[in-house]
Amino acid sequence: MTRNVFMSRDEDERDGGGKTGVVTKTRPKTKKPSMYKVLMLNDDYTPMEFVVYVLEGLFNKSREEATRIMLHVHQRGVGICGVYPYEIAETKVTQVMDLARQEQHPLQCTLEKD
Ligand code: TYC
Repeated sequence: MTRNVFMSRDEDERDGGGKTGVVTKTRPKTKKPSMYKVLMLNDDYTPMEFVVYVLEGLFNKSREEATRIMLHVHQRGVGICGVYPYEIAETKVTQVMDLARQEQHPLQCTLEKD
């Protein structure tokens, strides 16, 4: 405890003289990063199994979840692979596009602010 009008100097030194007792939380000035959706687009040529493979391998989806997302994109035209801070989202998009290009599939992937 900080020394107050009721404490002798001895008492103050015995308890360490510091500010014991009340703990207050300070709020450090930090900002949550803006999040970005990674979107997968449908096309007529990319094999369904390739899309599932990408969703499992790059977006850590189970086979079931990957299949669900792939079918959603196939039927609706676009779907969400995941939501990440900008740099991670951008990296995922690049990785999807690189893999698709290597396999010569026209698969497209993009990012959109959440
Ligand atoms: N429409 C593709 C097909 O019929 C499958 C597909 C699904 C392609 C999702 C791209 O993002 C995609 N083979």
